[in-house]
Amino acid sequence: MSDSSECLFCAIVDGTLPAHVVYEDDAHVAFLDKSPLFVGHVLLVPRPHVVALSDLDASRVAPLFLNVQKIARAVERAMGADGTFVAINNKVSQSVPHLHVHVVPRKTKDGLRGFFWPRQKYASQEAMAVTAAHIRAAIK
Ligand code: DGP
Repeated sequence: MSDSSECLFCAIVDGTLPAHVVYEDDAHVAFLDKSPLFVGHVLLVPRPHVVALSDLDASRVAPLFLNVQKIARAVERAMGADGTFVAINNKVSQSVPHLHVHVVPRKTKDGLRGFFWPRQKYASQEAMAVTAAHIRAAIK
């Protein structure tokens, strides 16, 4: 786990780094991303410094995602959006090492689809079955 004393999002949680806070409770803060994919892009963070989703105490997972639901509804309503994109960069591509959930307003044909996530195909149904078996085994 990284050092919380140098964490940007801990500084926002502490109030020592200014941010446009849209929601807070005793365990979370949500604020505008300073470099939004679209205007109204919100980041939701748990107050305790954890880097990745797997570092979050199990008791905090449901409250976090209840807030994701609340913020996604609010962002959709406030921005007149058709929906939202909800995402976590979980270690890879994570530029701020404090767990954060992106809630991004989406409109139909807003251009996000296409530059993001080029899709692949499995080589075969068998290759797909082998991959599923690996993940099933890791869950056990
Ligand atoms: P990610 O790449 O998933 O780690 O997203 C980190 C996001 O954090 C990125 O979209 C930009 C945003 N961000 C980085 N530094 C700051 C900051 O100091 N204030 C705010 N409001 N957002 C920040």
